[in-house]
Amino acid sequence: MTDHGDTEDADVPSRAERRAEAIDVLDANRRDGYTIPSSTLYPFQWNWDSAFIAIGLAGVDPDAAKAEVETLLSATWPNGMLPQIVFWADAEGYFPGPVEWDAGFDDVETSGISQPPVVATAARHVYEVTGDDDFRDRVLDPLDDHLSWWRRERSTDGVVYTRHPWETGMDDSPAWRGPLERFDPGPVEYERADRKSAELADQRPTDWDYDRYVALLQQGRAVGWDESALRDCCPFRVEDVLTNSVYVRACEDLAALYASAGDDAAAATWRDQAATTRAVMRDRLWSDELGLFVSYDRVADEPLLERTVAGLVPVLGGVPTTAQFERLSETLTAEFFDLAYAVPTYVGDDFDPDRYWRGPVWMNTNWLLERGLRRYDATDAADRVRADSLALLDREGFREYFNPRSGEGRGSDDFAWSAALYLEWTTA
Ligand code: 2M8
Repeated sequence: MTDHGDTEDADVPSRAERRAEAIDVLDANRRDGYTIPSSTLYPFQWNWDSAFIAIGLAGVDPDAAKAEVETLLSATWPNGMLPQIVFWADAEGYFPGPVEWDAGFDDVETSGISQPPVVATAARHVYEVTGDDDFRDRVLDPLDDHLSWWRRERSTDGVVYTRHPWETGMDDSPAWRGPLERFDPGPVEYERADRKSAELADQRPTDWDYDRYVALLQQGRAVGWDESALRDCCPFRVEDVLTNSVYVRACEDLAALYASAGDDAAAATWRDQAATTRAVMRDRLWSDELGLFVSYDRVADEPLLERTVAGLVPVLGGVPTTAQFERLSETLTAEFFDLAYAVPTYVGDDFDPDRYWRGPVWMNTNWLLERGLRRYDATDAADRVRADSLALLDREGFREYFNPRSGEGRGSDDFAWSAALYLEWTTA
């Protein structure tokens, strides 16, 4: 275990005090049935943020946890797409907003892309903590619709693809550079709202990245977010290893919910889907060269050989074979455990300890990885991830991400999933 010296600092609040602060952050960010990630940077409901928030809330405010999941699921499009952002109420200070996206259904305004389906894992967690059968029965259909959408609209052989970097959640991951370089965004005019300070300007994605994010958005809007049209023309189609890891786990979690409701046939269907996706991932998304799972570019038909934390997360879905897990453990120790704080989101040549998803430690990827490592009985490694996460949160508070060398907090203050996962990690 790394000694960070954090516990010797007299200014660090006690765990009970930090827990109380975490609850205050979530209360302050709570809106009508959902919680925004950050009042300064992200003032709407976000898809996988709400899932992590529900996981943290389950042990302290079960009603709020159930509402978080159900409010999100109520934004599922008629075709089963669960959007990345839901614009339930007006708010200033975010780009792109509802006008730019021009997406949704009935009166529900949303973005036109999705995010990794952690919601199924959250729903199962909330159900297991609360034992509320009515909640379970209410979420089965929307979860089934959503996971079926991934299977129907976004996969051919079981592995799903994403069609926007924002859809992966790891927006400016260096893994997306290759696919983004391969298309010309043309002239795009827009005004960013995210660089709210000089410090943030150095940490957020670059203009080069934003030009491409906006061009992809405009293309989706131009075809009315028609999935079948985008399947042919979207220049960014990537089988993101993180999304697929979360998807396998989501299929297993939905199967568990069906089994508990007595629907064995549906449970078997989703267990089979998990097995199918797992098998293709072991084959196509494994890099022997890196000793790591990687994402796959469907447009260029080639693997994206980058060392990101996403490549470790398949443990969450029981994907690695025994031999793959041995290699993966070596990679984890040699490449991802050698800075002061685990786990940097990226360790390749373009590592930047302060820039967004290009190096900093994030709590949600740590939590997914820790859960997966426990599944493989890798207790020491899982304990290291948890201990480093708590050391950062204890020392810095609920920042959005953290420099893995110095431990300094970066990005937003009062960031909801950091607070929520602190609660989950410290629930007895
Ligand atoms: C970040 O992404 C949004 C776009 O979705 C942005 O930068 O504007 C990412 O960290 C993403 O994973 C997260 O869900 C979102 C809200 O916290 O912020």
